[in-house]
Amino acid sequence: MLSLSKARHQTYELTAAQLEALDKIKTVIGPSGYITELDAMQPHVVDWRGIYKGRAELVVYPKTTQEVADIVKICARAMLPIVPQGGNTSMCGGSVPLDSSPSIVLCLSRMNRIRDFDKNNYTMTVEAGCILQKLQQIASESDRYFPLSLAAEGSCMIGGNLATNAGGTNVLRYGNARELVLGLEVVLPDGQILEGLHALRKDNTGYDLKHLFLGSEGTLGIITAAVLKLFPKPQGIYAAYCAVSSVSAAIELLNRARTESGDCVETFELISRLVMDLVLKHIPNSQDPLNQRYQHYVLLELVSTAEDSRELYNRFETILGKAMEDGLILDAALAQSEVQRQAFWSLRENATESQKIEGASIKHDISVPISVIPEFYETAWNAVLEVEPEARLIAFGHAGDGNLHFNVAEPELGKTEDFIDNWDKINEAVHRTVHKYGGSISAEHGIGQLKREELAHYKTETALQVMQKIKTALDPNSIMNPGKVI
Ligand code: FAD
Ligand code: 2HG
Ligand code: ZN
Repeated sequence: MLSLSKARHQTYELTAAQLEALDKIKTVIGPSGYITELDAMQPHVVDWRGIYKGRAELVVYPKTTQEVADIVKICARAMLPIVPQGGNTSMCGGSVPLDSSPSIVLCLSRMNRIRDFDKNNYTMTVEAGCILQKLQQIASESDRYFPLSLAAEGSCMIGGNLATNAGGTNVLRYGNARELVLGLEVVLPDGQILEGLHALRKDNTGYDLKHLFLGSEGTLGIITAAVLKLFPKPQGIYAAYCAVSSVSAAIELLNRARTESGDCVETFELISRLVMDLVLKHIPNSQDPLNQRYQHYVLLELVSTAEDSRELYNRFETILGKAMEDGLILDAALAQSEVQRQAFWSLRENATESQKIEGASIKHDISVPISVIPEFYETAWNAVLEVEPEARLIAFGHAGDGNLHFNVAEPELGKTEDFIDNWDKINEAVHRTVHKYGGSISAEHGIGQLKREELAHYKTETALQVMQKIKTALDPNSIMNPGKVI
């Protein structure tokens, strides 16, 4: 059972070698490169949701790959665990240390240089501590597009995005973080630097090692830099906020929008009424774009990279009109300005924040084949209601990728503790249904601490063995982010 607050403290002792290692790290990095005060370390040891509260001996902020390598070598010799950290926006407790054993947090925030920008090669080489939003801006200023986009983009860092193989709202068109990387530089658990900053779209020289580290959640090494793929900058982006008649209607709308737009769909986000209600309730200046209340909404966005993108706008109107005639869409608003488009996005992007303000919720970041979303939705929800008849469904997310955030909020008038007592049962109800439909219990957030035990139930024995062999081969003393993933 997972309690909402993990604030228990366990005692442990550091070995003499670990104590010596801490002193060596301080000498290597100098006084401005680390902190040890408990208050100052708080933001690094508590996760974004406030569920996991860990402890660290120190937080270190290296500025170069060589400094990272030097620190890792010291830790490796002393078997002192390291928790790599970016913006600490993990949704699964991956980025904070445990409270049951000693470790240091290695925060990449000071490694934030752009090492290279090659406009003609459509690439940029960036350090792990660059804030995602900054990278989007840099690309845009040079008439290029870096499509990775998520609500945490103002604080998450590219190293964290790659370490979690982040998804977000543009996966449908551009793929997830893994697909946006050409090369990677990694510090291995023994302190060696794996240099792989190739800016090549084709390179079949043996195993593609970068993919081991993408999505490994800091358990196999520390990503220090990456070569990212860029794309032509969209010239026209058109967004519609649509009330749909059902979840099946949403999926039919997705099919039609893809084929009838010439596959120009960039975003297809499903949003349930309760999500709208929570955002309108908790986020100042939010407004419902439609006049009536509906059960299900879709935020649909089409993009064109053509100079004259007006044609796509006209096609969009036709698609919406036809879908309305056929009863798929009940009402829709097509943004007439960038301000309006951003207002639509604000409803979607504040889903997580408003949920947090509302109270306890149990998150399920799941994926199933797109075609079975409607059936999954109904079956999973009925399974949850059997456990907690008063639970509230906060379903939203990247339906265009088969990825839903099928979150369950505590009953409006119930007791939080009673709800939390049912955490495992609610998880089981959703994940059992996910499994039945051939889905995944973690579509984009990763495993971290939150789903570590469950992973063992849903992954095959063979897959777990292969994962364990890789882990042992690279990190035999398990110093990289222990207690996470496997
Ligand atoms: P952190 O949280 O600091 O770390 C995440 C994991 O990566 C940890 O296991 C950590 O040890 C490891 N790590 C961090 N940096 C490195 C490195 N340089 N080398 C090796 N390992 C490293 N996620 C999505 O996929 N899609 C979404 O749409 C999305 N929306 C979000 C919205 C909100 C409001 C919030 C709070 C989170 C959201 N997330 C989403 C989850 C989270 O933002 C992403 O997982 C993000 O990619 C994490 O980046 P970070 O820099 O904060 O990494
Ligand atoms: C999003 O899509 C994030 O906004 C967060 O992945 C999802 O709050 C969540 O569960
Ligand atoms: Zn998401």
